[in-house]
Order: sequence, then structure tokens, then C-alpha cells
Amino acid sequence: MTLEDFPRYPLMFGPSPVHHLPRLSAHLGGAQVWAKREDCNSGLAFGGNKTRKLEYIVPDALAEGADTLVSIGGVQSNHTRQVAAVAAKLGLKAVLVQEAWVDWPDSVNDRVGNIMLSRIMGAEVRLDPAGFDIGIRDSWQNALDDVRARGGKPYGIPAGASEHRLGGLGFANWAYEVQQQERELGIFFDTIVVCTVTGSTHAGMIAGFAGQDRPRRVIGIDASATLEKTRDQVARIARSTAELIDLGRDLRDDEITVLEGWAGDYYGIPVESTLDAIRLSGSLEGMIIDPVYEGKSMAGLIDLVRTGEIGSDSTVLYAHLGGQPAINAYSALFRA
Ligand code: 5PA
Repeated sequence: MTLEDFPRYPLMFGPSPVHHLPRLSAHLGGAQVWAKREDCNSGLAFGGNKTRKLEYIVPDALAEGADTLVSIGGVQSNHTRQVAAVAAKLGLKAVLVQEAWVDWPDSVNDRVGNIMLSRIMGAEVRLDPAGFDIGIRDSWQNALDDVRARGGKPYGIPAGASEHRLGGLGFANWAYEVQQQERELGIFFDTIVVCTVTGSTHAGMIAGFAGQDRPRRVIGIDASATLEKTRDQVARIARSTAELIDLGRDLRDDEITVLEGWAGDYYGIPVESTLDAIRLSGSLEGMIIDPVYEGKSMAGLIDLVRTGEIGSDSTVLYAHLGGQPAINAYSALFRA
């Protein structure tokens, strides 16, 4: 099967916008930086990268006759908020396990931002004390069992929709969407910069771009602070997605690049470079990014452009994957 053969349930406005960031580019004094905006890809609860992934997962859930989507993430998970929105849109229920992935002392952390939006959309939100892990969790299995015990028909979506057979397809398709937009704009992005945690966003891109003629760099910036797990998960999902869409060759190791250096010591805790990146893209471009994911990948992009690691003749595409609602739980960092 090729990518076009997989059913896709439309959840987005269409292709996400691509635009130049001229003031940020001038400030950095090197490569030209553009952004592709998954943060405004949909009218469903602010959208984001999971909305795109879910377009390929929803047909499977509907085919199975599911009545409840069951998913998992941290308290401020963007992913679970997007699952809640999609469930609402489809008239399904959502059960969301929200683990204590981040030891963040803000007193409204479990009340504002993503978790509030999920509650507004009618999801059943279950707080769970377990810490950060991108793998499959007992609490998620238990939630699936509970739905069955009540006589419901659950459909499980793992963290970030990554450990799911179809989880890489949304961003494999993103790669083709980029190619089409490049044709329209008469431009070529030789470098893509993307935040990576549970892996299927970055992995899908790798699989999608690998099927195109013109090679380019797809640089994943780790925001998990558990680098080896994320690197392994990206490689595994990139390879399984490539196989699923019949790439017809093995991916080379040099096509899979996850860089460390901007995650800080902990997932979900911003460091100075994260805050600098948030202020810089906000003050120069009015583009809002969050302290958990996009602030870290933007910090990576800034350093790679400044040091010339991404050369000044490059045209680089920053994948803005969404995530702004969580910023409400970080207000203490922005009082001045
Ligand atoms: C997330 C993920 P992947 O998990 O596909 O690697 O994507 C990383 C990422 N940017 C990047 C934003 C805004 C994200 O939300 N979020 C998770 C969540 O629970 O929200 C899956 C971790």
C-alpha cells in the first residue's frame, strides 16, 4: 500500500500554513527561517501535531465500532486534549489518563490550559501519579479494561499516538504537503527542524521525505531528556512507517538524526535557552511557542543557525507542532 491508499478522516482546515520568519532570520544573521504551522492547522481545540496523526487513526477506530477513545499523557498533554476534541467532534467518549510527567509546582497546573480544555470538551480525566515515560503504561491498559467492564467499546491511542501502527502516517503525509507547498512557493527547504519526544512526528517525516528525490536534513531536537529511548523510538517508527507505505528500501542510519542539548535535565522543565527562544519568537514574530516542546526545538534551531551548523545559504523549515495551551501553567516564568 502507498500512503494515498490509507483512509484519512479530515480533521484539519487543509494544508497547514507555511510562512517566512524575516525578523527572526535577520536577527540570527544566517539561514532563512520559515515555519509550517501545525498550531493553527485545525478548528478542533487549537489543533496541533496530534490532530494530523489522528486523521489516519480515526478511520481505524470507526471501522472497529469503538465508542470511547482511551489515551494517555502528562497533566498538560497536548495530545490528550486533541483526542478529547476529536472524540467530541465524532460523538464518541474520551477517557484520558493524565500522569504526573512533570514535577512542576504551579498551583493551577492541573486546572488550566490543556487539562481544562479536555474537561470542557466532556472527556473523563483521570489524574495518575506515575512519572514520565513514553512507553506503554499499566494505567492506560487499566483504563481500557474499565471501559470494557462498563460495556463500552474502547479504542486505545498510546502516548502521542506514537506506538500505533498508523501513528507515523500523518507526518509522512506532511512531507508530501511540504513538497507541494515548495512547488507553489518556488522554494526548497534543505533543512527541517522538529521537536521530538514520543517520536512519530519526526519518524513520519523521515519516512515521507525518504520517498522524495531531493535529499534534505530532517533534524529532530530531543525534548524528552530521555534521549536513548526517544532515539530508538524514532528509528523504530520511521522504519515501520517506511515499510507500511512501501518505501521499497531500508532507511539509512544517517537519515535518523535526534540531537540533544536543549531539553535540559527534565522533560517539561524549561531551561534558560527555552525561555530565550520563547521570548525571541514572541517578540520578533508574534509567534507563540511553549516551554515543554517548541521552545526547546526553537532553542536548538537558534543555536544551529547561529553557529553555522545550519549554513547561511540554507532555507530551514521550523515545524511548529502546537502546544501553546500549556503555557498557562508556566505563568510564573513570565511575570517580567
Ligand atoms: C509534542 C508531543 P512526538 O511526541 O510525536 O515526538 O511530538 C513531540 C511534540 N510538540 C512536539 C508538541 C507541541 C507536542 O505536544 N506531545 C505529547 C503530549 O502528550 O502532548 C505526546 C507527548
